[in-house]
Formats: sequence, C-alpha cells, structure tokens
Amino acid sequence: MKTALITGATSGIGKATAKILAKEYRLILCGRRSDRLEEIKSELTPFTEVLTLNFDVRDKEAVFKAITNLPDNWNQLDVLINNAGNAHGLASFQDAELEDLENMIDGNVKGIIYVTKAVLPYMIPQNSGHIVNLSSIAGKQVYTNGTTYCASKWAVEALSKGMRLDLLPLGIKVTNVAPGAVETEFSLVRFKGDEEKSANVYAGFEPLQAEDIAQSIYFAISQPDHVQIGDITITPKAQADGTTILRNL
Ligand code: 8X3
Repeated sequence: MKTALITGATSGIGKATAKILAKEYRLILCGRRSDRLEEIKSELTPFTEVLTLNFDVRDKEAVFKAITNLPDNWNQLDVLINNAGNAHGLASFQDAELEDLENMIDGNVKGIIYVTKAVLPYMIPQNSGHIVNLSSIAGKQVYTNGTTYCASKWAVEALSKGMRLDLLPLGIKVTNVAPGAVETEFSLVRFKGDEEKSANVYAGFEPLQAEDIAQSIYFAISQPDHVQIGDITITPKAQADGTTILRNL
C-alpha cells in the first residue's frame, strides 16, 4: 500500500483529502493541533494505518526532526500533499500588520520548502513520488488588500513549476492545485475569528467545499505513472477569478 503525507491534515482541504485517501493509502497526518490530530487518527484508523506528526510547518527544526526520523516501517513515501497554509488579515499593504505578512510567507512559502526538502530524501532513492502543492486563485492574480497572501501563492506557483523541472530526472511528479472560494476555516482565520465577515465571503452563492478540492487532488494522484497533471484551477460556478463572484444568481 502506498503512503501519503499530508500537512494541515486536521481541518479543511487537508482533512477531506485524508478521508478520501484513507481508502487506498497509509497516511502520515501532520498538523499543529495535537488534539485534532488524535481525533482524525481515531476516525481513520478503522480504514488504514495512520501515523501522526505534530509540528508547525513554519518551525524548520520541528519539520526536519519529525520527518527525518520516521519509524522504519514508514520510510517509503509516495505522495506529499503540501496543504498547510493560511491567510492572515485582508488589509492594504500600508495598513497590514507586519507579523501577518511574515506569517503568510513563513507558512505558505517557507513551510512548503521545509517539508518538501525533508520528504525528498525518501522519494529520491525510490525514483518516484508525487508532490501536490496547494496554491490558490490568488496565485494567478493579485487583488486589492491581498498583496502578501497573493505573493505567497505566486511563490507556490513558481515552486510548483520549478520543482516539476528539477525533479523531472528523478521520476517525481508535481501537481499545482489552485482553488477559488472554498468554505472552510480559511476565512475565519483570515478575519481572525470574525464569524460575520467570514460568512459574508460565502454569502449569496454556492462555494466549493473541501471535498471538491480533495476529489481533484485524488484525481491528480490517481493517474497512470506516465500522466502528469500539472495544474488544476477550481472555482465555484459563480466565480470567474479571484475577485469576480456573481452573487444571488
Ligand atoms: C483562497 C481563495 O480568493 O480568497 O486562496 O484568494 S481567495
């Protein structure tokens, strides 16, 4: 049975992906919240073997310590889903808190770099593997008040393209997944717990659900070995791009 490692596995797209993959993969589920990791582990253990790793992708030492020292029976890694990442605030560049901007670069960009560098030593000797990076519609354009979130996702797009080039001779495939509006805790985190603001993001149209993205991830990693799905952009039917959403259709 193949093994998949998923970051940000305790909620949203990460959790939905873990549930779908549990049918076919052994799972290494990574997250910051140990109580939630234990919950999802008990939920999925009836279906597959689950190993949990508790770290924050922004913490370089913690990432390498956790992934470098996998137990012997977990040392084959077939799929990496770089899902962890967040938006912190939605404010003009001049008004945004520096700490929020740093958090997005640290989590969304450096997090992917750390986790992927830690995972590659398992994939390289196998001469195979598949990396899925979660970008965003914000990686395809820039919108007002989104400078650094968009910059972080543009960086993910570049990382996906660059990894695909560099890892080609090693037999490792790279898929970039760019969702639009997905109804998860994403907006609640972006608006620092403001439920009204968060609910307004998804008001008046049918947003995507985490499961919709998980299905696309599953599709990408389920292709025959000779097929590489490079990019998937997914929006709700009511959304044309990062800021064009038709409400009350
Ligand atoms: C999340 C989608 O449109 O808020 O990455 O940037 S959006």
